[in-house]
Amino acid sequence: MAIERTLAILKPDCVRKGLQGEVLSRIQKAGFKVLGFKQIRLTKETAGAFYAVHKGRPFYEGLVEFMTSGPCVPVALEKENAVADFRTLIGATDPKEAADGTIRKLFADNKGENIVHGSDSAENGRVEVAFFFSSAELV
Ligand code: 3AN
Repeated sequence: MAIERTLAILKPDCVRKGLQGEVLSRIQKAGFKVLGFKQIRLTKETAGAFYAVHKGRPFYEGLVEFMTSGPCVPVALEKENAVADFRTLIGATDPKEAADGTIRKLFADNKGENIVHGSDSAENGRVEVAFFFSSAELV
């Protein structure tokens, strides 16, 4: 299997709940190499650009509002089969549908506020990591 990069974002609800360390620890224990992470506060422009593919969908405005509501932590990750393995680790978008033991099942409140983002393809993994990190920040 190929080595891939994937972008996690510990979302504002994760930071508000003080779960950054807990979630990062689970990610590391699952075998992901952390290439970079930083705490930032997204602007409407940056959040809107990151979620541009969802523009026009009914949840888009709320999603941008939520993602700008407090600090979040983008994390650049690398591993064999990183994209699929990370999505398995975090569980379904809706925590009610997420498998037992997944990060969203354990910690998320609802579909909108679901603790963590994960890239959905190897191509998007590369694009999303580059959205938040320069090559000098990936070490
Ligand atoms: P995932 O993060 O599981 O890949 P996407 O890419 O379909 O899910 O959606 C991006 C983000 O948009 C989700 N993480 C979630 O916060 C939000 N979202 C998606 N679908 C809904 C929905 N039906 N209602 C509210 N928020 C949603």
